[in-house]
Amino acid sequence: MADAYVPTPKDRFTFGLWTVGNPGRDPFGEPTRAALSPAEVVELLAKAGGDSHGVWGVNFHDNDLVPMGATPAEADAIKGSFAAALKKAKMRVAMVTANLFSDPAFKDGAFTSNDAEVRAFAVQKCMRAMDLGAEFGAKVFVFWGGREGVETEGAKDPIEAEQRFRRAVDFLCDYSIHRRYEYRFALEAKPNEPRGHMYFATTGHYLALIPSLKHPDLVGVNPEVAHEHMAGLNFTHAVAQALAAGKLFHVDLNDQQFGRFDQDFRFGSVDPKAAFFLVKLLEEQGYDGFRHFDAHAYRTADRDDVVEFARGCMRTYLILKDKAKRWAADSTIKSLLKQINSPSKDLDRLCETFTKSHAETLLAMAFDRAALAARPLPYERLDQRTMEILLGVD
Ligand code: GLT
Ligand code: MN
Ligand code: MN
Repeated sequence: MADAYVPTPKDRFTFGLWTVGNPGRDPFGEPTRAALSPAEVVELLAKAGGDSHGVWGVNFHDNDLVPMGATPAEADAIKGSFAAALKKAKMRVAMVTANLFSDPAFKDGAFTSNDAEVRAFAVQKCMRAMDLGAEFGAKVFVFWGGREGVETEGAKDPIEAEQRFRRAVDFLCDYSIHRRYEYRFALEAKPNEPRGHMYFATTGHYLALIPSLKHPDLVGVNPEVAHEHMAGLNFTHAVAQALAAGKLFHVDLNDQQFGRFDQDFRFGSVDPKAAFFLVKLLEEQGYDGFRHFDAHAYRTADRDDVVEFARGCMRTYLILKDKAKRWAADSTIKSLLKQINSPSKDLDRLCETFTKSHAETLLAMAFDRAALAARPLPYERLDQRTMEILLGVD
């Protein structure tokens, strides 16, 4: 059966240089693995992708590829060996982003910093990251405002902070248009970590911001499983809202226990049932964007185990995709779905469009509340059958 879950480029699986390249540092301990050069990360991913070249591509922050302070000659050498590794591995670059959180200059934010010079530096850094990404053919640019927030609310006016953020995104959209880069921008929310309180805490916050931007058509969201779970939210619902709005420009797949520190675990490893409904949604809705695994291997992993981690992310996705097909084709599920839905085209028509006569008809209707309440909804059976399909019981 193993062959059924072999990734191919059609799956559009991507990883960031910072994901499989993560050396295992955490706030309490030093790295447990050797740092990898960008070309070495590509080699590792080529191994994880196997003979079918299952990894579509690699994403990076500007400084994952070219460290801050590199000379032009150093930058050229790094870019050259990265490009050669990509070519050899038949991989591309899908998404690029700017690191606006590691450097101490961004200690109080980038676009929302209280310091106009820091804000200008952040915008300049993004322009340069867009130039760099364009050299590698990236078409998605992610904004993750890691330091956009506060610990003490008195530090910033939250309305001014929102305006600063909006102005920066508007400027960068115009820069992309000016340079004809054709980037689509994806805003990534997170409620906290590394700041005490981060602005735009959830995907829903960003979906509400987008219509107020200068170029709303160019901007969408990049929801991340772990970030919504940190806020105790249902990730599938966030993704569904983004899809319905035509705003799912990218997705960060990983896993996270509710109520814990930022974990970035292997996709599907904490809550496979939630991951199943997510994959089902993405696949059934025909999401054609990248499936980016923004996760880290356990700190205990050595390099071979990091390869297993990357394989595991893809394999779990493909297993869940297969389960979604089985779920939809399952006769018990099908008959339960029929039973739990009570459609009426006439009633839908009546309530969908307001007319005076529709309103009068509706006002005059009598509903039998007891009969409505008595209708069976066998959701226990539905969920148990779902569990059995997930657990491999046919
Ligand atoms: C960082 C963060 C991620 C973001 C990355 C993009 S960097 O690792 O935890 O969720 O997607 O800047
Ligand atoms: Mn992410
Ligand atoms: Mn994260």
